[in-house]
Amino acid sequence: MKLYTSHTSPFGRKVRVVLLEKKIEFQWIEEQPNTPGSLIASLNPLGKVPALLLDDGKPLYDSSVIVDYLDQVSPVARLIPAEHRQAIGVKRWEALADGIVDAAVLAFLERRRPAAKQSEEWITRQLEKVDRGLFMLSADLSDRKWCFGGHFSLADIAVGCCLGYLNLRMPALGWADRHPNLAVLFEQLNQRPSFQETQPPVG
Ligand SMILES: N[C@@H](CCC(=O)N[C@@H](CS)C(=O)NCC(=O)O)C(=O)O
Repeated sequence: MKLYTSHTSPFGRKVRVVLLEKKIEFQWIEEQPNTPGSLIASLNPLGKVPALLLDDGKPLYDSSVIVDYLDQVSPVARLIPAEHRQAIGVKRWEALADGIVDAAVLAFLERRRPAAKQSEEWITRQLEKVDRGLFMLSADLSDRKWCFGGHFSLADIAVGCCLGYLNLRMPALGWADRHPNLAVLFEQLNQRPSFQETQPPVG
């Protein structure tokens, strides 16, 4: 299978961490979705990375569908519980972490537009989502070691990729000082080879 993603995409990173944790072999094809000539729209009509091209030629998207698929195809290191209510619990964490990233991406892209075209109101709206989302992640984690079910799961992977993205694009946000329990989780995740191998580039 071939994974099309950029090296900075937090959604692509989530998929790469899952592939590594589950020891599934794959070919990584670097794809910058915003670059002219990008092939991504031929795999995903939404023009977004990541997309996973299966060996039978079928492309899968988005990242939450891909990781669900990957967890089902290999029994190694299950990341989503089999029991439905528990699976929903894990996916709820994933939805919140991914949603924080969506808002952070929108704020980041808005700030890249020419100054005269930027909307401070729009940026504030997105940053409020980020703030509220982090607050909820922190409250839900409380003093537990892992996000859900007392063990490492997709919930932790999604949260770790979200926090890594905030560090990459919004280093001044100061989430770690405001939510020390998330910082402890992040530190713990960064010791895993799957997180180390997928570190976003510095700068
Ligand atoms: N919900 C999607 C979000 C993917 C996404 O937003 N990817 C960004 C890169 S981080 C992208 O490809 N953006 C290009 C665009 O929106 O045109 C997923 O989880 O896969």
